[in-house]
Amino acid sequence: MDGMDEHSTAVARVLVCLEEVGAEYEIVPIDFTVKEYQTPAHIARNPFGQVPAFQDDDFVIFESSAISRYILSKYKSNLLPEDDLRTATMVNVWLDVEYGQYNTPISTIIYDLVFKPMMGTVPDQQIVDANLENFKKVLKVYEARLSQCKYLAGDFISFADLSHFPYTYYFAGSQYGSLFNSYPHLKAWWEDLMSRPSHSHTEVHKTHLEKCCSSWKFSINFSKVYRQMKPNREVRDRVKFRFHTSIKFLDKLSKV
Ligand SMILES: N[C@@H](CCC(=O)N[C@@H](CS)C(=O)NCC(=O)O)C(=O)O
Repeated sequence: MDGMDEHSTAVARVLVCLEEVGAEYEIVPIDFTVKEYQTPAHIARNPFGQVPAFQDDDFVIFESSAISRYILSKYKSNLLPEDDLRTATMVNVWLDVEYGQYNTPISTIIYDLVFKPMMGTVPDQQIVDANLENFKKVLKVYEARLSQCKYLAGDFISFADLSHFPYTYYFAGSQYGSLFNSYPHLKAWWEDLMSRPSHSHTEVHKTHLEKCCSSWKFSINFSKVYRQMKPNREVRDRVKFRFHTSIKFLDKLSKV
C-alpha cells in the first residue's frame, strides 16, 4: 500500500464531513513512502497502522465512520439527527447497510479495478464479475428504497448518504459506472450527492491541501486519477508522493 494513501476512501469520508460542517482543520502528513504509518508515533494514533487518525485537542481517534460521526455530532449537524430516536435509528440502519452490504462488493471491485493496477498487480476479472453480480443485488434494494424516499434514511440527507461517497465516486468513474443508468432513482440520488459543495471541495482534498501545505504537488481528483490510470509500471512510478492523512482539529474547533 505504499504511496496509496492519497486515494484513501477512509480519509475522503472524513474530509467530506469536515467540509460539510465547515470545520477548520489541519492536515498532517503521513509519509507512506517511508512507512510512517507503521511508526510507533502513528500506531499510538491508530493501533492498526492505518489512516486516517484524528485528533481534537488531546482526544485521538481512528476509524473513519466514528471520526465522521464525532465531527457531525460536535457541530450538531443535521446530517446526524439525534433528537428523534427513530430518525436517528434510520440513519444507523443505512450506515450499517453501507458497511455490511454495499461496501463488501464495491470495495472489492474498486480494489481490483483501481488499487491493484497501482500496486503493479493485475485485476482479476472473475473477482470483479462475481462482485458486480452481488453489487447489483444490493443496488436493487437501494433502488427500491430510493423510489420511496429521496435519501436513504428518509426524505432528508444524512451521513448515511454521504458515507457512500468515496467508493461510489470511484465506481461511478469506472468502466462500470453506466450500471447506474439501470437504477434511475439511485442515479438521481448519486447526482444529487455529487452536486453538494463538500464534494467538489473534497474532490478529494484539493482545496485544503493546497491551503494547508505548500509542499503539496498533487491535486487529488478521483476521476482524474482514474482516467490517468495507465500501464502498471507508469502508475507505480507516479505513486510516490506524500499524503496528508492524520487530521488534527485546530484550536478554534476544540472550543465548539
Ligand atoms: N476501517 C478503517 C479502514 C482504514 C483503512 O483501510 N485505511 C487504509 C487506507 S484507505 C490504510 O491505511 N491502509 C494502509 C494499511 O492498511 O497498511 C477506516 O474506515 O478508517
